[in-house]
Amino acid sequence: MNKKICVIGLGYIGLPTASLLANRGYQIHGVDVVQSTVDIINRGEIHIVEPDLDTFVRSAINSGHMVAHTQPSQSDIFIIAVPTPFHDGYVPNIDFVVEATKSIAPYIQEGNIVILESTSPVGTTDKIEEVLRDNGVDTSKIYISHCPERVLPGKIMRELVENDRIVGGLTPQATAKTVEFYKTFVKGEVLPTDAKTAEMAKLTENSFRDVNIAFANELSILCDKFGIDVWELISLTNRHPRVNVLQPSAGVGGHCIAVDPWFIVHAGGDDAKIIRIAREVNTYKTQWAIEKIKNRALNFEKEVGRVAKVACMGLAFKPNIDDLRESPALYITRELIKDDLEILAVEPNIKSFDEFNIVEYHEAIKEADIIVFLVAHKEFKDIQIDDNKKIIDFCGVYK
Ligand code: SAJ
Repeated sequence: MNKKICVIGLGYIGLPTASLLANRGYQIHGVDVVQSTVDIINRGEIHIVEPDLDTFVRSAINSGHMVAHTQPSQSDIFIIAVPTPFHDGYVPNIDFVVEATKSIAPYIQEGNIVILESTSPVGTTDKIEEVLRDNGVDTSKIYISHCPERVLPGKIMRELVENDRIVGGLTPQATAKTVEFYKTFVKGEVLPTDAKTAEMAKLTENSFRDVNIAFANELSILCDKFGIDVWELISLTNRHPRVNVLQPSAGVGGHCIAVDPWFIVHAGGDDAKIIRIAREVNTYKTQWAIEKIKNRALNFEKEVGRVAKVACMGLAFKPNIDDLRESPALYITRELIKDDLEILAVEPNIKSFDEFNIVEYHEAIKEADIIVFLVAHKEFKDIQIDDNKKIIDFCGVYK
C-alpha cells in the first residue's frame, strides 16, 4: 500500500487522523493554514493536548510518512477536517470547508476520493461538489463522501480505531470506495448510507447527548428547589432497567455538543423544539450556577462582615482534561471575578494561565470560605474539607 493522502486541517481531528494513517503506512501530506502549526508538527511535536498523540506524530514524522505543509498537493484521497463554527445568531459557518475545498480543487485528478470529516450542516457534502465543479473539477469522475468524526477528546487515538463509522457518499460508488478506505484502519464497523443521512446522524448524536444532559440539568435545578439531593435521586432512578439519566453539571461545554444542535435548529426552525430548548436549558444552568454562588457569597458577607473567598474548583470544559474551549467553568470563574469576588481559581490540569493566577487545590481549600466544585476532576474526589467551609457542588464530585 502506498496511497497518498492529503489531510486538510491539522487540529483536534485532522492531526490524530493524519498521524494514525501515517503509522499505518499511508503517505500523508498534512495541510494547515497556520505556519507555526506546520513547523511544530514537522519537528515531530504537537500543538494540542491529547493523550498518546505525541507518540503518533513523532513516529509519523521520523518515519518520513508524514510531512506538514501550508498548501495541498496531488493525492489519492483528500480528507477535510476543518472547524465548522457558527456566526452570530447561531447561523452555521461553513466558510472553512468551502475554503479547504477551493484549495484542493487544482490538485484533484480522476478517481480521487474527497472526504468531509468535519461536523457539518445537512447539505454540506453537496456544497463541496458544487464548489469543486465551480472550480473546474469534473465531479462525475471522482468520489465525494461524508464520514463524520465521532471521537471523544481524551480518548481520540483509541476511538479513531475502535468506533463504528458512518460513511455517506454522494453516489453509491463514492460510499463503497470510502467504506473500503476506512476499513483499512477502523476496527469498528463501517456503516454505509447517503451523505445527508451521515450529516444528520452526526448532528443527532451530539443533540441526543445535549437533550439528555439538559434533562439532568433541569432535574438538578428542580431538586434544589424541592430540597432533594439530585445525585441520590439519579442513582436511584438509574436502578430502573430502562432509565439512564446523565449527570448534571455547571453547563455543557466543548466545541461540539454546545454547537452542533444549533445546526439542526437553524435548518429546522420551529420544528426543532426539544433540541432548541435543551440548548437553552444547558445555557441557563450556567447562569443559574453563577447566581447561586453570588447569593451564597452575599449571605457570607452579611453574616461575617467581609468579602467571601471563593474557590472555583476546575476550569476545563469536562473532567480530567486541560481543554478550556467553551468551558462553562471558565465562564463562571470569569463572571465571578468581574463581580469583584475574591476568587481562588483551581485547575489541576493547567500550570499557568495568562488571565489570572491558578492556585494549587489544597491551598485553595485551606484559604477559601466557599468551595465551588465546577468540574469533577479526579483530584477532587475524596478530598477532605473542614466543616466550617461552605460547599456548592455542581458536578457531583464531592456529594
Ligand atoms: N456533560 C454533562 N453531563 C454528562 C456528560 C457530559 O454535563 O452526563 C458535559 C461535559 O461536562 C461537557 C459536555 O457535556 O461540558 C460535553 O462533554 P462530552 O464528554 O459529553 O462530549 P465531548 O464534547 O467531549 O465530545 C462529543 C462526543 N459526542 C457524543 O458523545 C455523542 C464525541 O463522540 C464527538 O466526537 C464530539 O462530541 C465531537 O467532536 O462532535
